[in-house]
Amino acid sequence: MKPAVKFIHTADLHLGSRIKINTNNDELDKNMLNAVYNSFEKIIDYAIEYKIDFLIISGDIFDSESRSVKATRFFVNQCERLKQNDINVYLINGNHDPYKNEGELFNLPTNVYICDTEDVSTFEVYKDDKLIARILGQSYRAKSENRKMYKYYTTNDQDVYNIGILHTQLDPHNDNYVPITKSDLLSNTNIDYWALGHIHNNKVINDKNPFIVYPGIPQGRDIGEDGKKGFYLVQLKPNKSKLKFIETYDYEYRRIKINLSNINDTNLTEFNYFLEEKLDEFYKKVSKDIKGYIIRIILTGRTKMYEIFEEQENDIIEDTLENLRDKYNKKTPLLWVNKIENRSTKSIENIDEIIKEDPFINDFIEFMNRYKTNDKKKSKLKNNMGKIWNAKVDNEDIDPKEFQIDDQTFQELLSQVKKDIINEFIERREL
Ligand SMILES: [Mn+2]
Repeated sequence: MKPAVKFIHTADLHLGSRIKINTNNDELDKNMLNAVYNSFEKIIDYAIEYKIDFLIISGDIFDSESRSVKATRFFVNQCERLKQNDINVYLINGNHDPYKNEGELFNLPTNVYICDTEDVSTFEVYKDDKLIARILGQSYRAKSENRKMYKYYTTNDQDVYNIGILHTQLDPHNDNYVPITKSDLLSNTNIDYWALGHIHNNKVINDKNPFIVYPGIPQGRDIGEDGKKGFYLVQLKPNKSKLKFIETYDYEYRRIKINLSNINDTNLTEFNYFLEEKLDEFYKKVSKDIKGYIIRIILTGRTKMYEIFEEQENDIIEDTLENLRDKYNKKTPLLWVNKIENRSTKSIENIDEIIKEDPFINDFIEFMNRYKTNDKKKSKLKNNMGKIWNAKVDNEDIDPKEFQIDDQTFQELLSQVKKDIINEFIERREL
């Protein structure tokens, strides 16, 4: 019987990067800078408290290829804490922190093992002089990596759990981040647990042996990394393996959709009051155990407000943002309204009936919905948009072929386009 192992799987620490929000408040700004570091420190605290056997980091330890002195120093110090507790770290380099031939800026403690770039590295893990696991991995040698190295993660011994560390998008059409599929990984029967990195949301792709798991980033840094963030505590035991997601973030990004269709005047006092009511409702429901929530408000619906948005949208948004920040930024946990996105549109009388009775608009809606649900159509559209889209991202690995847009924003854009075109149809009909 294979010996049981207990380890932490994390990835995409992106040390050296920070949460970006618009603020002039120094203390808040400092908290935003520290959050990414805090999240890694929490992982180390947990590792020591729960006496794990080892720590796995599946790439992108550092945010930048050139490394940051502060980030490297911090990483070294945290690994040193693990060393004092006899816990080893096994890691690969990803697209953000490809392998440095000349070594890291500081010497890493001797409990840190980095996988090689040219071949698969295999490390044996011992506990009380007994072999308890084997760890296989290969690092990126550059910012993009098209080798399908998963094939070479082989071992002729299945007496212990074999864990494969790999940084991949799991997209066979993307040559930049190890172009492979889930079935590819399943086809390699040497590996019991695929410890993946690269995708910043936590996802369990296969929940039984061989496990395929993305832990996600430990602290979200922008709205594309919204929701709860953390790492996996993994226990592999014959017939009793289990995964536990543990949260590590200080700040959580959230989208709040607010439908304005019941607002039937153009009074800004009413408008602000309405938004405050919605924010209060949100705040009442959320956990108070973290430092704060960074909010994007998305205004939706067909509304009378459109009449003043049409002329003064920017002024209204700016004033509302300021008002909401004043009202909520003293709370603990913090509620920070980082952005208001206006996706509402004009109200048209009897719109539902008009749409229902117009076969042309109905066809159009059906056509647009195909882009929402059909993955092939979706990725084709994103790729085409990518060629003309000059994405603003903090990453170094901007690839013009890749449209840097998260799915939710994509869906929001689509539905706004749909509404605008329907408005246009209806107006022209009336002429
Ligand atoms: Mn990453």
